[in-house]
Amino acid sequence: MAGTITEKILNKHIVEGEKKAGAEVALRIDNTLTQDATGTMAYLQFEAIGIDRAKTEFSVSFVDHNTLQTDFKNADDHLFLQSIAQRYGLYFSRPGNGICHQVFLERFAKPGNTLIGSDSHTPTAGGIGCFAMGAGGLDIACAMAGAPFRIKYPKIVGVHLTGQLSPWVSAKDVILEVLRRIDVKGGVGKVLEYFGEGVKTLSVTDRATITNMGTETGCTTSIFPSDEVTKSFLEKQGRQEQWIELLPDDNAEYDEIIEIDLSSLEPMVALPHSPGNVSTVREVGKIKVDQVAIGSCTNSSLRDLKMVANALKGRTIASNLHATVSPGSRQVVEHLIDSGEYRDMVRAGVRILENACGPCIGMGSAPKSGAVSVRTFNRNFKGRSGTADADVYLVSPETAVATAITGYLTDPRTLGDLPELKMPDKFFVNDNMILKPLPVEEAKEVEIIRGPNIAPLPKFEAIGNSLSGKVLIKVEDNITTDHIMPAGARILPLRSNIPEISKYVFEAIDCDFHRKAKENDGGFIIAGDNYGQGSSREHAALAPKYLGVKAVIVKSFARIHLANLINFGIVPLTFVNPDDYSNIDEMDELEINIGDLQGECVLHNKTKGNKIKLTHSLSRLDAEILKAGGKLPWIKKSMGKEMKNE
Ligand code: MIC
Ligand code: SF4
Repeated sequence: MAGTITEKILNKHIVEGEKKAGAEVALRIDNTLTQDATGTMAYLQFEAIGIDRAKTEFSVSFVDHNTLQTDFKNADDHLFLQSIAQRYGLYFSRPGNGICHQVFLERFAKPGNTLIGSDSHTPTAGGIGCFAMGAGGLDIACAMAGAPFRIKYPKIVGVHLTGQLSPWVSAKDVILEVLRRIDVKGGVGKVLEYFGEGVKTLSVTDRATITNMGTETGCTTSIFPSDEVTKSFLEKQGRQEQWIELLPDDNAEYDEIIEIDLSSLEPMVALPHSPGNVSTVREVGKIKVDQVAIGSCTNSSLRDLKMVANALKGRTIASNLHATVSPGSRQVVEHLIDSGEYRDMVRAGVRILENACGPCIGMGSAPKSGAVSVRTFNRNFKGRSGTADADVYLVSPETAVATAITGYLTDPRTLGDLPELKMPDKFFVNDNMILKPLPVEEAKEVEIIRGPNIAPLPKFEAIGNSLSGKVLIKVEDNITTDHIMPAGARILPLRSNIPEISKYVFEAIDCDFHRKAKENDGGFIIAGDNYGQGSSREHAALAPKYLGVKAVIVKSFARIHLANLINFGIVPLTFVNPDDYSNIDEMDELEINIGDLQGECVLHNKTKGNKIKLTHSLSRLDAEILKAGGKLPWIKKSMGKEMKNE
């Protein structure tokens, strides 16, 4: 049978379900990754499941988000994570080693494997031909316990690349072009699979930039072939034995095709406040800029930072702005130091930050009030930078560095000749900041370190047949998990403490939400399309659940958030007729008879005296999980039966 790469990998990993777009399939998961901000909760849940050692081929725990240690909280979390990794047989990438996705790509990712990670940008590993998806922490915990991971069998979109990128145009411009065409929900239920002659002109890290930011289309994942370019990358990383060839068959059939001629692309920019709000840098024109921030899991590879360093060589950044660079990994830094390019950036006046997420998630370097910040990152949601009224523009490293030099949003093609980048023949491989899994007997002796920042998991009850209460908030389309459960240096350190973090739910939209939820004994959330887009943070479900939210009623959901709601026993419902959205207001009193959650149900708006039909996309299993009060009580009950994963 003619096969796409997606089909080839899925065929090898499906343990249950029908291969039909939209049908639920269960996948065997080879690897997992977590980062610290979602990892603490994931591992608390793994402990609660009660398995003695991770059952995956390998699992890796990273520390890269909560690195601003302004008090004991983040440091407590790091030690907890290190001890958990040693206790349960995981790799542990120590703080300072780099951003999870960059380090995973360099040192761990394998073509043909399945990976889930408690971070929405896990598809970065798709750049090497790994089928990698973002998921909630509880799903990672379950996969480590040996359970399969369930997804809706995706539609496979072939992105046909032809031609070759012009000077000063790079991989970021490719994914911005994809976003320009399909926007932030155009990928829902789909895999974006890249193929065609243009593929071989892109390096593995270029490909990873594209698969990384594919997340912003809402897709299940993005993937590239594993070819000679992949082989050479793995050789340079000293991992040549892990290469397998993975190409689509000549007559592979895709559900849809997107045509992109790389030669026709020019520098692109996503305007505030959505990654899908894309235009060309040329059309947007000269905008005065206050901050340039380079890095993040999208654009912090050696190639990207070499570009920046070489363009800055002998120059000084413009006096009206400040510029930061956060390298993706220690490997990248070591090369930049060795080649002298690190010095070129320092001399130009760049502020070089830690190898971590940093400004991307508001962990320091927030811009001035009302700032224009030009970033190589993947998200520009309002307030995410840490400054509520800042305008964030997303661009390539080329455009960012040109902007840092001139002080205005600048088309990099005006800088003259493209600097020649000399990539190393071999990467410096130094895994001394990665702790290996301990042998079984030694691991059993490890004591888990729990500082006062690690609060116990909240417990939730089973759900009855009828839900009643008030509408606590009504929001519009494209509400992100950053709106629901904000991040940033102030709130992120509370990720291991649900009672504390729940005080900040919806803070930026309605700072009274927490009080309203408490006073009304919980209630409902009403929203428009694509509710919960963005991050995989399960806290955006867990904290509302803790506040008593019973159901979320929307026009449509984003994939990972929908799964997180089910995992924590919040009923996700959609309007049969989207116009009914306007027949409900904040503080209306509702009653919904959900029965056993098979098929449609009716919402009675007691305040308005009307009835509204609701539906859902829940499988029989999802309904069972919900009724049990969430996946943790469910999985503990059904262990044995569900733990097989083969
Ligand atoms: C993000 O980019 O929003 C994050 C922070 O990496 C999140 C994970 C989190 O909220 O901890 C993500 O993308 O999943
Ligand atoms: Fe970190 Fe930003 Fe990447 Fe999220 S998007 S993993 S915060 S660098």
